Order: sequence, then structure tokens, then C-alpha cells
Amino acid sequence: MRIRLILTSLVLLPIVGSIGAEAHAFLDRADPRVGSTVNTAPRELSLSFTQALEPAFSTIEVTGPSGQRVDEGKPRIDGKVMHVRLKAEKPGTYRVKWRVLSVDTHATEGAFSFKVRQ
Ligand SMILES: [Cu+2]
Repeated sequence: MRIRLILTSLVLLPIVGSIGAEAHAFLDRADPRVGSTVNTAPRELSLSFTQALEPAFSTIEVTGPSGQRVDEGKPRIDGKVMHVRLKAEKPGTYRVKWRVLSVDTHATEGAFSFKVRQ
């Protein structure tokens, strides 16, 4: 009986785990879009997540073509959306690294890039 209970919980664990994973804050869309090429250097970046964020524990780092940080000031968080102002920089590849805490207290992180056309 006891062994059977343990076995049952082992089988159930991965299922519970995957249900929890769906509730995390994952990146839903970004503006500029993930992997896109835009004509002019954006003055603001916004990331939309699948869940509301905890502003105090959600961070973003954006580096420009020269490798310097171009995010300016603290990100503004409005529910599921994070906005950050960007310093104008030259054309090239911009890299975005985000780490957020959703209201369900789960942390997620990710990175992507976009390009500004020459
Ligand atoms: Cu979660």
C-alpha cells in the first residue's frame, strides 16, 4: 500500500510540474519583435509576458552594438508589460536579457536580440 502511494506520487509529480510551468511569466511578445530588423533605433522597448510581474524583482538589461548598456532608468512595469527607455545608438545588433518574477513567485529569464538597419 505504501509503495503504491509513493509510486503514484512519482507519476503525478511531472504532471503537476508542467501545469505549474504554464503559469510562469514567459515572454509573449516584444516591441521591437524578437529577432526582427527595424529601420530606426527604438527609444523604448516593451516586453509582454504571459503573467503579471512583480516590479521589485523584475530586471532588464539591453546592450547596444558597441557592447554598452543602452537601457535608461528603471523599467516601468504595468501588469504583464515591462517598458524600458533606450539611449539612441548606432545601427547594429541589440541584445536584451530579462529576468522577471511573476505574481505566482516564479522567476523566469531569457534573452533575445533585434537589429537596427544600417
Ligand atoms: Cu509559475
